[in-house]
Amino acid sequence: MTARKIIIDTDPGQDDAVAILLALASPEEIEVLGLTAVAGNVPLALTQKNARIVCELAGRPETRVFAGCDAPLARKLVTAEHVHGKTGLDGPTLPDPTMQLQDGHAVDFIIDTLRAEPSGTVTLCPLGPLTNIAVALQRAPDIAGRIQEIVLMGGAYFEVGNITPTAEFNIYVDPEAAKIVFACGAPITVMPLDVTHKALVTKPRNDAFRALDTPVGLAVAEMTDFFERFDKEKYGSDGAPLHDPCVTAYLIDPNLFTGRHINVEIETRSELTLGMTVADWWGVTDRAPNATFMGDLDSDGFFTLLTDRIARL
Ligand SMILES: [Ca+2]
Repeated sequence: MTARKIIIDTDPGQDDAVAILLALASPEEIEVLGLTAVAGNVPLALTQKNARIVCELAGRPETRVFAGCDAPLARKLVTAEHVHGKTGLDGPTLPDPTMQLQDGHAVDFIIDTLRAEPSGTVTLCPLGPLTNIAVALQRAPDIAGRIQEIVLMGGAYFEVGNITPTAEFNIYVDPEAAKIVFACGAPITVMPLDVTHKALVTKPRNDAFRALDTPVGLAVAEMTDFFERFDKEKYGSDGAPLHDPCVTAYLIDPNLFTGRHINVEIETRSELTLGMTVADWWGVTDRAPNATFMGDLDSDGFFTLLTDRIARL
């Protein structure tokens, strides 16, 4: 198979970092055309810097990193330092990046890339709020029909929410952007909390990262050590859920995941359920399916893949 060309739109984030490392470690399946940073877990100044830190950690300083939108379309930015720490990448001590940020705006890079590459050959992988993708679609509606697939982390149905009782963080931060993306007509695959909460880094799984005894393996173990205290306290779970790596793992081995092709709408008006992904899992409406909404994953297979690939870096 030829490697799938992707743009990773990201707000690192420890789990974003692992998703990026997995992609960069998998050149047979994935060609990373560039990373586009967006404000989310932490402000843009940190997410664009963290994206470069992760590229250098992977030994891939030639990767292009662009800065994008610093605030949601219509709302004030909500961040998640309570989960990710002050820098967004708390845990390991990693050096400041020496590689430069690319000139130009992330949104222009997304538009230009989709127009320059053959139609249907570029996949977008949003791992944060959907602001950059929505602005690109608004500014250049012609790109929607050129996108091979949008594989995103966001939303929830059975797990309902994490940042509020009814909304997952990425969708909640910019629900107007999510609404634009889910209505754009491109094929969409969603990794909601229903799946990502099953990608739990238990102690044996984290020990396996540490046992790689490489700078990248140790950094992943230390990021997870930091990240897990939030979920352990909140959910009483055995470890941290690796939300975003579900996206890049899907590109490598889609058979790890199962889901349903259903209609998903985004709530943008309600005070109580703002940012909810209203997923018609049971098919009780006649609204047309617009997304493949994942519901389960083979978590042992996922961690075997992830550990094997991280070992390559
Ligand atoms: Ca993220």
